[in-house]
Amino acid sequence: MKQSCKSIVWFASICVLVQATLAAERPNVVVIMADDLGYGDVSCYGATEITTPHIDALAAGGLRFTSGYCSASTCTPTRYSFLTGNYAFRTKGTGIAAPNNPAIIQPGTATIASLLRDSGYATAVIGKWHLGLGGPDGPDWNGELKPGPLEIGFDHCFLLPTTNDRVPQVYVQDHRVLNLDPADPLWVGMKQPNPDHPTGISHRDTLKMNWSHGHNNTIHNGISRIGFYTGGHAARFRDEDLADKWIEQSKAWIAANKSKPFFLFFASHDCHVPRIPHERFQGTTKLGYRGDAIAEFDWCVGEIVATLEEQGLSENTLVVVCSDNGPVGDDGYQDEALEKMGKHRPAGPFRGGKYSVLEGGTRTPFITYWKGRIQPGVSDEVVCTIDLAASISSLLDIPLPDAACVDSFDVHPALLGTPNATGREHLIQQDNGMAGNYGLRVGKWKLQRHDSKSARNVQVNVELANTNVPQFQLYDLSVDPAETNDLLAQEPKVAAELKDQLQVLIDQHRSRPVK
Ligand code: NG6
Ligand code: CA
Repeated sequence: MKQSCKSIVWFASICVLVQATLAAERPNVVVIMADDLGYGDVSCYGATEITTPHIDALAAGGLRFTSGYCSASTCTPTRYSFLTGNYAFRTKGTGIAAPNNPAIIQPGTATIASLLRDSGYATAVIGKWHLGLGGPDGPDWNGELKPGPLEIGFDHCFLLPTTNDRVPQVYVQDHRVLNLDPADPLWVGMKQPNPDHPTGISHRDTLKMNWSHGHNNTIHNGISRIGFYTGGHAARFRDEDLADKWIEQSKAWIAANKSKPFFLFFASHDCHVPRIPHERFQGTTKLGYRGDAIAEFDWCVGEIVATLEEQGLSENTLVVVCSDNGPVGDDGYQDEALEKMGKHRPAGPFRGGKYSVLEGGTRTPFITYWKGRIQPGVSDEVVCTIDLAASISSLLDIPLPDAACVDSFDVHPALLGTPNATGREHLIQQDNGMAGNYGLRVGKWKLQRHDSKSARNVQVNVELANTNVPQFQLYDLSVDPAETNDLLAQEPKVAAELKDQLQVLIDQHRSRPVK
């Protein structure tokens, strides 16, 4: 008896020691999120018409997930969910953010960044934000831009404030527009400021990239955008230079912060529209601008990995590569994405893409890499960007209050490829905002629920446009990844269970059980 007590004490002390050692390790965390990058857009996920050597190398040395997801099939809700660990459909105002959108995540909300910062991490977001800035009246472009990332856990930010097809084309560094000349104030709005203000409609023949739908307001760098702006000329950037800027800023920030553990959210704009990669990438793929932007993203991944290597940080850094939603061809500009698609299948074996709750909308490239720690391989476990908050907190031994990150699951053993580790048992997929379209993935099953009548009739994807989609559909993804054979009638029991489960997960306002 005494002996077994001793063994328990001994075992417990070893556990504490191991935990302390693991926690003491405190790896850096770098999340590299692409924009609109589909499952089939990179060669390690099966693309044959484009090669992505840097992403492939990362996957070869790390873990490539075949069931890695983002939460939503548009940007803002995925980013919201990634940072807060909460499903975006639970909160109003989490759909695609407008140019003058106020900050969507309120100060005081726990985020992956605040959890890490409060435990001593240096934290930064560099790249696309698209989660709003400023108080209820929206951003004060000429003053202090707060609240923003710095009020929800980041101690540094260097941002493209919305998406680059929305105005304005300026960088935000911490609380201010960078290089803004007070004598030339920046004005941003949704109404044409005066009848002479050139737009994509009045000056269409001058554009270097024509629009196809929307995107016909203020012109900057030969490209017309969503929304209008005037002033701030000294602060404006060239689309072609965005990726270089993100890399320059990231390299400098990593070098300056390497003495303490850090968390970097590297939010690329590739391959969102307008797809204007740097001149050195233009024409380098046969897929046109969309492919060239993917090549630029691949280069960025290589630069980040090389920087970690040069700084001697590779063995102490967890790198995650993911996307914010599935792919889209024509998203508002005539950039020949569709014309040059050829045999390329941007969503891989899946149907749907951006804006859709079919697998193509949210099942996206998802790779974890940690030199010397993650055994290279392929994992079929279900993981999602929304899980990074709980998973990384758990990995670092940071306690997660019940009220924080209520839809984020600790799947860190699966993310690290621990033998027999399992991913999520269930995952809700959504489209934009609160439109009421969901996917529920449970094991091999996928339930689609389309509440929004308008969404039922529109671009689930090109081939389904203008067809009537039934409200519920059920698919067995293990044999039908493309969701073509609806089993709702054949499998009434499974369908009923999944319908109930989805409703319960929605109604209980959280999906991670209370401890
Ligand atoms: C849509 C835009 C699209 C893209 C999307 C947001 C039009 C016609 N379409 O409203 O181009 O900007 O919003 O994309 O304006 S996301 O990846 O940031 O969610
Ligand atoms: Ca996106």
